[in-house]
Amino acid sequence: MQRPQSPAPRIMKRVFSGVQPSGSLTLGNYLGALRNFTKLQHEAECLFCVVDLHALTVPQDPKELYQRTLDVARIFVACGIDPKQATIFVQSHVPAHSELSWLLECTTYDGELRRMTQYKDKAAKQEVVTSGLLTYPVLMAADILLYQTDEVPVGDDQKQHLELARDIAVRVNNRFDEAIFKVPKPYIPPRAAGGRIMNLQDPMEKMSKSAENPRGNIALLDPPDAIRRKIKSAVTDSGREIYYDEENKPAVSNLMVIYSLCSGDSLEEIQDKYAGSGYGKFKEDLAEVVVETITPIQKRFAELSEPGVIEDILSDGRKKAEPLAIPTLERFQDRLGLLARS
Ligand code: ATP
Ligand code: LTN
Repeated sequence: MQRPQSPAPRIMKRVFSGVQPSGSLTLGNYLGALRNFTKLQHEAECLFCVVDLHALTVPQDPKELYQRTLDVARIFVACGIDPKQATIFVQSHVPAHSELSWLLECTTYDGELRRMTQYKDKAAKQEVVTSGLLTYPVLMAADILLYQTDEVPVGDDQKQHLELARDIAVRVNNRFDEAIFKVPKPYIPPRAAGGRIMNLQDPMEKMSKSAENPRGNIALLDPPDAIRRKIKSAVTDSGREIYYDEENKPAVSNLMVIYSLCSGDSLEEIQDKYAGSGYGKFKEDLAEVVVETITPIQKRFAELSEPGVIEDILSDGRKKAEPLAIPTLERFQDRLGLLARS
């Protein structure tokens, strides 16, 4: 029996990212992550995954989870990810993710997991905390390392999880003195470029699709009037001036970033345009640029609701993803001393 070897070097870099079907996707998900997915698909071999197993780390209604899994995949395509360019698939359809996750759990220390800020935040909000919530970042490391990923486009809330994935990769490679896993690089936009879009009702909290109060979120599937209402009632800072200052003007700075990314205007252009005009006019125009950004996504989303369309895309995606994943899993199993399946 031949020992599984390292994969041949690739010319194109490989990109992997995941989105949880844990709620209705928000403008934060779009500006922080999905928009970059659509750019990267033209310059890299991309895999975009609906990470349904991650969503199970907190309670989910089974019918809703099922529907949202399909909807997240539809949103991927509606936002401009071309299934011919990029591989779109569901995490639970490739069992190698869970298998590698277990193996990596056995090389991760519990202290590393307990100090993750997302774990501490989410655990504080749950009545009961599952061990899946604690080991969540290891499953994320498995997602990434399984594909010998070069780059991972995510929002800045995922920085700590990515550092852990890198630490795990380095630890395994050092132990076996062999490059079993590629050490992935983060691709995280700065705040002013969408890396952390904040909640419209509380600019100290990130916009999150599983937030209890939907008033602070703009969902990509919100009707235009709901978007206008949410932006109108967004909190602002003291004073009437519109300028970018994350520390002293967190609410207005967040609205400016959204405006800038949706319209293509720079932060300076926005500042000049609204000098002396107060928040009212600025918010009215902001609502319109957001509606203009989201409307085409909603139209494409509706077209993708035809039965079978997204299911076929996901089935093709699984067929492309699985063969890429298996060699890495088998090589690691071999190095750990697990008996080969004959
Ligand atoms: P949940 O609230 O269920 O944890 P979430 O809204 O944080 O979900 P994820 O599925 O965890 O969304 O994230 C998908 C991608 O969107 C990740 O790359 C994440 O970093 C990014 N992202 C999420 N929220 C924001 C935000 N407010 N600003 C920028 N990027 C974000
Ligand atoms: N934890 C991520 C979702 C996620 C992910 C991944 C992102 C799961 N696996 C792999 C990038 C690469 C989040 O956004 N909450």
